[in-house]
Amino acid sequence: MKGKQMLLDWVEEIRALTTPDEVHWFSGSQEEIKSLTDMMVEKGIAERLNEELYPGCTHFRSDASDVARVEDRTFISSKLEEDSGPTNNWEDPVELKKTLTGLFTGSMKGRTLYVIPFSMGPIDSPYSKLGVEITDSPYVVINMAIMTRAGDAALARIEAGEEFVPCLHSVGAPLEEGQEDVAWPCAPMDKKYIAHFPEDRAIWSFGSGYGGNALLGKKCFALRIASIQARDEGWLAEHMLILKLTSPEGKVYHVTGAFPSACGKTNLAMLVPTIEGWKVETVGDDIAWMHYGEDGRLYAINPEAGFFGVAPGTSEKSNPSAMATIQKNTIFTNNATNAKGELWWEGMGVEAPENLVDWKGQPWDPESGEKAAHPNARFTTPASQCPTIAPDWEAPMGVPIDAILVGGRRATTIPLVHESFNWQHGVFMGSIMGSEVTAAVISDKIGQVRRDPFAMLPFIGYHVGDYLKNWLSATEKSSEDKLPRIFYVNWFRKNDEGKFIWPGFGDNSRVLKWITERIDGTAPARKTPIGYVPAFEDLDLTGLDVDEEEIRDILTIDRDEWLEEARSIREHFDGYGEKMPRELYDELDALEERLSED
Ligand code: O2Y
Ligand code: MN
Repeated sequence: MKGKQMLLDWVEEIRALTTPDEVHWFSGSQEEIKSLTDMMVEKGIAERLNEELYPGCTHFRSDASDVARVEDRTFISSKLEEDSGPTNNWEDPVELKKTLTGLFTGSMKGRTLYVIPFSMGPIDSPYSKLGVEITDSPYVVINMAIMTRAGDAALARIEAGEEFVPCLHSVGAPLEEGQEDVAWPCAPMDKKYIAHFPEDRAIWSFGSGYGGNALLGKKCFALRIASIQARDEGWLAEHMLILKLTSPEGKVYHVTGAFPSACGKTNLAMLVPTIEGWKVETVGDDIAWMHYGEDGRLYAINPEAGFFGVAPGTSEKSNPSAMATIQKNTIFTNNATNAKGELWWEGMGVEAPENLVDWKGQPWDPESGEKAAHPNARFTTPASQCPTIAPDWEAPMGVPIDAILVGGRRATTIPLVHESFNWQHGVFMGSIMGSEVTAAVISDKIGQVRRDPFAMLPFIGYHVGDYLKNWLSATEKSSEDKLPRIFYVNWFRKNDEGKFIWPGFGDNSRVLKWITERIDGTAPARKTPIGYVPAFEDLDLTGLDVDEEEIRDILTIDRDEWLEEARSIREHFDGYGEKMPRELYDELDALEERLSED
């Protein structure tokens, strides 16, 4: 859709379909955010936190059935099923629109329809894209105000004739005359739909008010729809952090990183280096849009304006920058609070305050064994408040990328770090990455590797084989010497006692240092069958108390383990069918050959 008239027509069409009591255009002003928040506090939907401890912060509790992204209810509804590929749920778009039109009919009765114009990316960036979310959730409005550039500035660009992605959202809980509302309205699971229509560049989300299901600028637009736009327009929309690294000599490097969930991505984006003189600054913690510059280099922008981070496990030790960021103007969801307006979650690194009410709204007994906060409890916080935010995080043309990290959570086999031989081999690394299934996911596959190409498995808006082809095509758009170097990292190797060998967190800066030295051509590395690996002596481990033998171990390639890995990779590739690029099979064949050589 494009321009003012189309926007007005679409809003009117949705108003007539969903029959809200009122229509409210969100301007983005602070007064408006405050008045929406006050309204929710008055209605008992939200609680204000202690103003001295957490100025301008609120807390929400969701319905117990609406706590995370729902992948089973997420659809890529392309005209042809083969275009959505083996990694997505597909439904015929005509049928799905019919079903959803039925569900949206009258779905906003008794509620207000909010129109949120927004920009993904800095408002003055040529790489930004516009969207308009229609929602009946005021919680979504105030979250979108943090996570995107929402309001009049985005509207002005649309009114000037620019394209926008229509993002339709309803919590799916109309109110009958006189019916009392609940704090967190939503629809039952079988009525939830997170639907993407690639050919229309449109998103229709029904029945959930939570996170990625409802804040449609994030996963739905900036990854699923944007990945399709990126394929068609020749760029990359990726599930990656972006960080800026400065050496003691003042040399600057920019790094993006793709990691599946539970690998410490936000922590890495805000890392505090343990090595003297190095500095890490944050450009983004979740999504990177990367374009080829005129000089052939890849430039990344962070399309988001905030962080929607997992609260449990975030502490002064794991992420002091995130802790500083969330002290004000932050929305918390599904944590534990008390009548004093204190806030707590598991892994906060401080003792739990007294008389907590858990995320379900029940008095919490610390002895009960129950979690006070939901494991997917969140904070929504402005990126501008982050003490490590890079001064150029909103640079309209983005930042030039020197290295791309891929990685997962693997207890064995994958070394601490290895560098690809070239771009194609790097894309192969991205295509095979993944994590071992842990008890955190309900599955009968605990211990098995769940492969997650470039951490994009739930977010590729089209066929995974075509997605990998878009990565491979970088060498046609640029050249090996200009493209970022690709490194596979694994912070999660364990010893025989099941303990992590690498200390992680701030000490990951030691690996980043080796990576910058590889970029500069100053660090040696051993050529192994899987890529370039540092020797123990090549890493700066000054002041680190580690077992030398164990570190040597996580820098060693075990051929038998890797032959088994190669077998599992082939199974993974075969599962993606005929569209899997030949070049990646070539890489796999070459890997097996190198592993079999003396
Ligand atoms: O549960 C949700 O809806 C959020 S999922 C999420 C949030 C922030 C960053 N990344 C993710 C993810 O699933 O990758
Ligand atoms: Mn993510």
